[in-house]
Order: sequence, then C-alpha cells, then structure tokens
Amino acid sequence: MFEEYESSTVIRCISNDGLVDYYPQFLNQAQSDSLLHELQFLDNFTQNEISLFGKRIKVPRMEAYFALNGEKYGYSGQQLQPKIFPAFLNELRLRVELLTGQTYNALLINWYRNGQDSNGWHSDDERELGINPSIASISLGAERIFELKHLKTGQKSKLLLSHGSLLHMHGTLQHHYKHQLPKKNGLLKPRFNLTFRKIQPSS
Ligand SMILES: O=C(O)CCC(=O)C(=O)O
Repeated sequence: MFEEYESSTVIRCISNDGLVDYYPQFLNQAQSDSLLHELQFLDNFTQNEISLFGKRIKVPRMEAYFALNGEKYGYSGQQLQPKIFPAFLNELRLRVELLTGQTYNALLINWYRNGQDSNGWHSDDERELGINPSIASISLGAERIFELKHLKTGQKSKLLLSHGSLLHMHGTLQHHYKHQLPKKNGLLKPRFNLTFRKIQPSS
C-alpha cells in the first residue's frame, strides 16, 4: 500500500516495497509543447515484436531506443536497435539527471498513437537495469492513467500522468510491483513517454 506525501512540486508515494516520485510539472507548458512538437519529427519509431506464450506478437505501440554508447537493451525476447541520442534529447537527459541524482545512458520512447495503444502489466526488471533500477519517465501529449499492482497482495494504485510530468520509479519497486498503461476508449490523441534508463556494463 502506497502512502502519498505532497509538496508543491513532487508527490512521493512511499511503500515498504518501493518508491515512486511524481513531478506533475517537471516541464512547463511551453517546454512540454515544444518537446512534443519535436518528437513528431523523429523517424526512429518501429512497431517491434515480442515473444508471449511462445508466439511472436507486435507490441501495441511504437518504440524508439537511444543509447549513449550503443548499450544493448531489450525485453520479452526482443533486442532494441540503439540509435544515437539527438542533441535535444541528450539535453533533456542531463536535466533529468539533475532532478533524480542518477545517471542515465539510454532512453526508450513509447509512442501511444491513440487510446487503443497500451503497455501491459510488467516489471522493468531486466538484468541490464541492475538490482534496483532507476527509471525516469516523462509524459507528453494526452493524459493517460498509469497503474501499479503489488505482486503479492494484488493491491492497485493509479496515477494520472499529465503533459510535462515526470514519474521516477526507484528503490526496490520493480521487485514488488508490476505496472501498466491500459487502453483508454475513445481517445484519439497521441502520447509520448520518454523513459530514461541506466544500462549496466555487461559482465
Ligand atoms: O507509458 C508509460 O507511462 C509506461 C511505460 C512503461 O511501462 C515502460 O516503458 O516500461
């Protein structure tokens, strides 16, 4: 069960099993609009395939993956092809690092074209992300609901992710919770979700 503490800039959701910090206005309106505009010109998006119950299926969203030094990352039986960070996303990366106090060398962008695109229940627990992954996730465009579910109790928490917000998942969260971005019927507008990650050197 999460307890929420609100200050003017951050809502911190604390449980014994992980940490979530939510910054509703990490970017102001003008910055958010301008970033959303720039993202629409990126031509790195593909609809990738994962393995699920022995079958190859297309993920219900578009993805683009950037890495500073070709760091390899993938999930559910797919390997993402790293592209070089465009300058504007690298500047954003440095700004995110200042906020969270972490360093990131990779960025996975999810582009949900409308409310029928989604991201099913999962934990970001791939070995490349280290023991307690720090994932800083920026939302741009349409508001969508983000859900967390405790693995043992099944208890759910919901957050509405707004345009320009940043959600920081860290601590032991990925060991104890799954998260998802469900479909939203009737929504025609797109949303971009920029997830900054730290890929550990392979041993
Ligand atoms: O779109 C979101 O906010 C969730 C993205 C997500 O779950 C992921 O990239 O692992």
